[in-house]
Amino acid sequence: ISARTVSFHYGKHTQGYFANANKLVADSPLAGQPLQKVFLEAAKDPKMVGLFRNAAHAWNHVFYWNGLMPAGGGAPTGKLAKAVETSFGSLDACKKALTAAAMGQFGSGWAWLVADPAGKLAVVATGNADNPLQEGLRPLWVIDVWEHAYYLDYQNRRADYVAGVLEKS
Ligand code: MN3
Repeated sequence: ISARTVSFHYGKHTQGYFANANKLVADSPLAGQPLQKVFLEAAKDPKMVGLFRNAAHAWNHVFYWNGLMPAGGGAPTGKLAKAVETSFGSLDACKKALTAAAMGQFGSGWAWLVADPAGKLAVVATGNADNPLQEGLRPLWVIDVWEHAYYLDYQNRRADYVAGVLEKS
């Protein structure tokens, strides 16, 4: 992911979701609540769809950025390594599931590694701003597959972007 992509995706897109969410929440009954509560409550009310989209997207983007690091990569260790082994059989199978979810998402969305309430890991895809917390699943990691996440660097080659994120994060 190039500095140019980060400058737009972090500096413009992510910033914009926060600016819009802050503006919309100020005039809602959810003013002053934590971001996660704001989007989960707004998701239940069709009148708050604009607030939901921007607040969920602000949350999703911070989560995405926190899952990336320069010169990252390597296999997970400890509890996560064990959970991956138990839930998928191997790290490779987990990466294949994440790749399939990222590639299979038609249009804008996200591919998530999640834990269910029992601690079993799974991969889910969501469209637009949706977040697995809405289904009671705990996000552990995510790949943004909105085109703005990769188009400057990879154009139509989403597969190359997904492979890069999986190898370097
Ligand atoms: Mn994005």
